[in-house]
Amino acid sequence: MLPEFSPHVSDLAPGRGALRPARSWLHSDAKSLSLNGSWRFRLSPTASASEDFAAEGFEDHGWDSIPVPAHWVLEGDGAYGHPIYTNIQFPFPIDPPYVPDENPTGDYRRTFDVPADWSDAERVVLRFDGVESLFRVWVNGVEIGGASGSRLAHEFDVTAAVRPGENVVAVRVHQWSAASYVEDQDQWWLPGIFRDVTLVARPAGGIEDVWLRTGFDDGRGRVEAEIAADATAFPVTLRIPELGVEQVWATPTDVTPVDIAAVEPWSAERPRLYDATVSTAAETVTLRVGFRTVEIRGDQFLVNGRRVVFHGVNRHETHPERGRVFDEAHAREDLALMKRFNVNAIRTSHYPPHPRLLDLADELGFWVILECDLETHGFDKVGWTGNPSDDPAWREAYLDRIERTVERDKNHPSIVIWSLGNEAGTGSNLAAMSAWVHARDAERPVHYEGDYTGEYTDVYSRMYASVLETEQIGTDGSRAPLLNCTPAQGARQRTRPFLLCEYAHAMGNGPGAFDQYEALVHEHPRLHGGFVWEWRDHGILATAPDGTPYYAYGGDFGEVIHDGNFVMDGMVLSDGSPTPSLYEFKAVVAPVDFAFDGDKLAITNLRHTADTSDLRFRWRVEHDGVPVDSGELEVPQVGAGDSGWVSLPSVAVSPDAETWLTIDAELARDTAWASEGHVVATAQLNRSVRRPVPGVRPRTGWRPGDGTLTLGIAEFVGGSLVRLGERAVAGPRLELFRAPTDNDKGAWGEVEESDASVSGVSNAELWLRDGLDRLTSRRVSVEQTEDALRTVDKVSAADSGLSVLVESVWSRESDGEVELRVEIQPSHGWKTVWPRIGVRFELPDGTAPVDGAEWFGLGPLESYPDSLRAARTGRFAAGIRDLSVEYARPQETGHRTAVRRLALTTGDTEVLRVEALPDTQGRRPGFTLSRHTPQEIARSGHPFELPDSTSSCLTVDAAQHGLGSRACGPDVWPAFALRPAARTIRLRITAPN
Ligand code: IPT
Repeated sequence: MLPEFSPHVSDLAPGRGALRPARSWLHSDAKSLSLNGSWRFRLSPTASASEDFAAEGFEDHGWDSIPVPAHWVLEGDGAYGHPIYTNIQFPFPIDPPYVPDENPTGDYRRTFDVPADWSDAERVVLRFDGVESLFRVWVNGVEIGGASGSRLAHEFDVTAAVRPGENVVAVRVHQWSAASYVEDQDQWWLPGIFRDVTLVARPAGGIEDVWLRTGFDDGRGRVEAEIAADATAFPVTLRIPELGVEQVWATPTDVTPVDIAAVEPWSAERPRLYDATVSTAAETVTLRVGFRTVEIRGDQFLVNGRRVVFHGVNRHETHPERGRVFDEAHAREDLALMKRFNVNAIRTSHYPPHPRLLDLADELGFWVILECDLETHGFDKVGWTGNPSDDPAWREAYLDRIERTVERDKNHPSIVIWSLGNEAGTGSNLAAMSAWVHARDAERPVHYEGDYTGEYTDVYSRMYASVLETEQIGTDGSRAPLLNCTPAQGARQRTRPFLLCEYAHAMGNGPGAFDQYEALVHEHPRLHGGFVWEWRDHGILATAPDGTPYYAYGGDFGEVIHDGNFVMDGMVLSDGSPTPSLYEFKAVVAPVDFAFDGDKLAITNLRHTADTSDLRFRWRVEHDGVPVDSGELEVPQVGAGDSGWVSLPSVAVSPDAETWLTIDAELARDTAWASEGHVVATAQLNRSVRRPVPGVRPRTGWRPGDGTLTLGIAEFVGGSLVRLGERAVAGPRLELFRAPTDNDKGAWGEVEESDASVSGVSNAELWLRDGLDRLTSRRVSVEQTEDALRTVDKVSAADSGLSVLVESVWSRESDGEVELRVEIQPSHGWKTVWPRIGVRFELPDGTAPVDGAEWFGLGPLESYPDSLRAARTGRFAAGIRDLSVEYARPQETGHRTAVRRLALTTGDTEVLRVEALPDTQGRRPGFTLSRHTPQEIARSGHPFELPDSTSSCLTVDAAQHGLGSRACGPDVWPAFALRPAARTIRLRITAPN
């Protein structure tokens, strides 16, 4: 009997001895005992250490202790090895189903007492909610079984092995197994018992499983119950007190549907739940039911008869200290943060999360795509040869995975789509999984992105499709080819609802173009939105050699192969702070849209179900960012999908300042995820009168000079600025370089949409090739007059014939004010896009270093040409550190667009005041204030590698290149790509004392 219970690491069978069918993760009053806590632990370097540790009397006093749940590589300060990060690559040879002999193996032991009052239990079950990757279990020396399927639950019947009083449980966990070939998700490899272990008493006459399938139709609700219980357990009673439901089913064949005349539907916006119980004499199970009906009608995905638009995120389980160990408070805060940023959907990439997460999703309100634990991406390397997805030998393992996935979570109203997995190629085992779901749950569609031609799935799904391609998918009658489809297959796919299961790769600074994707959703009803890749960075809290804490990524643990910082691609940093991209997302997907028309405002409610009764609308008027008036708009309630018109308040327009009207939609009441007053959507209307821009006064009397002179507050030596007021200042110096973003470093995809890029070569590489990071200059001329200085510099890089001529004209305008006009003129022959066209000033350390900025322009956060929707016009202030975002890998950050006035500050004192004049096309420069130069930032792999600095560096950019998504997706859209061009920057500078 024993050999049958000894799954070998290369065994394809998903489990031996694990109970089937899998069942729901239920809240029951049956007795249970958590086996979480401190276990004895021993780590061996191979899978072949002696099994005598499993014996009852084994002496484990010399062993260490480890907490359960935990990943052993995150415990013991490195004593148990380290995490490994790979994206697609297998961190072991591609030799399926074998894994190397070097296979870290953790042995766990603990004792537990079976409580005396469990004597009435008919069965005792031992449940593991998650163990990575393959484990075996013994109770009191008797081998019980084993299983793989890291993010899936497994239960074992241990009735015969347990006894009253003290018992011993032993578990052996192998880091690598055959299962590792089908768990090749883009994340850290984190072995161990990382979810709960529970001993459950199953009462005689209890409820093995229950499924309350609900429906909603025109105000009416329906519950169809499926009860798994012995016939002797009956009668079974369903109670939903709030709805007056008390339904007694006398026998299994009696279990008929319950119709309820009036219920409120469940939706992600109004997650209405009703408490329910299902009980027998022996056991009561508590559920929270939500009434909703999921349906595909033609090419529309509907819930309760209305089209759903996913403003979703891909969510991994990740915590900077605990890895994939679930922390409910952390998860709840994560989900509340999503709600505050207008996220309405979650794809559980790429495995089922801890089961409690779905309770939270039901309660807070999200449309969920629940994904099975399956990915075989590394087979791509070998042309998908031997891919388990198409090999009958793996069929049972695949079916076991999907069964465990669906059964565990089937009761949740938030789950509206099942997903078979991610990036597992294609093949008949996936088709078999889909057939299993269809047979088991006909009410929820099946998703799998890799089914490009739609052979076995119900929705058309793609990842990282470009804006153009997405548009073509949504366009009726379009014959544009679809990925991997013949024209006929493409036509079939166009008959289905479409979603982007991944788009907008949020790695580092970026992505751009959220708004372009969102616009398509409103134009083409077949397009149902998508899921940003991804919600959160997976950084692991570590300590630099100098003691500085930092968030580690691939390579930081000395991995043999790894994928660097590709695991840091969230809209939320590892420490939980939202990046500017999340604000951009929030603005773009806001549930309320404002359109100004003369003195009227149209308010459109873009939501699925909810009207606007939870919102109030506030307005304010600002003159050059200074509030002058405010109030509340009387807005009639607007139903989902409807628009309402209101009159705008009368706005006092200033003759000599910019006048802006701002409208905020904010929560009128506290919710579970935000307080009253939380702003949901914002719009601005520019009511400024046109004011002429002072022209450039022609000057005569230029004569060659030595360039050593003083013009008001500006002091020059040899034609170069040395001082402004009391401050040492160097510059302006042409700056064309930015520390490449992860998207700048990406070489993804075809580039026909952005003709300045080169296929397969990143823009960052082209910039380095052209020497944009190492420009040198030669002074061509210095001329001066009584109150002006003019220099011409030729700027170019070593071994390059390309150059830029920079003419700088300084002039004294009035007492204490100087104007600087810089003309930037590229030579013929530049081919690539440029990161920026700017000038840089350096303010070296003084007694009181510049440590902040106040400005009137766009803010408060950084913005770029294709990520401007979260930015609004106003007055803002920030400390110099807060002007930069601490991306896991330092890169371009901090650009504030369209600045009108800027003051550099020390403490709260203004040091320099800069007014930026628009050019003849009305374009205004942006600014960046940082402790570091782009070159310093580009050289650093982590924030702690940036040199200490108290000097500051002000860059004023006539323009910046967009962000795009090319780390994994399309490049910057042509309209936002910065091509070499002649530009003018005009600044007026004063130095208050
Ligand atoms: C895609 C993966 O599905 C996802 O897990 C993640 O790795 C993402 O890329 C990038 O971060 S697959 C990619 C080849 C499109």
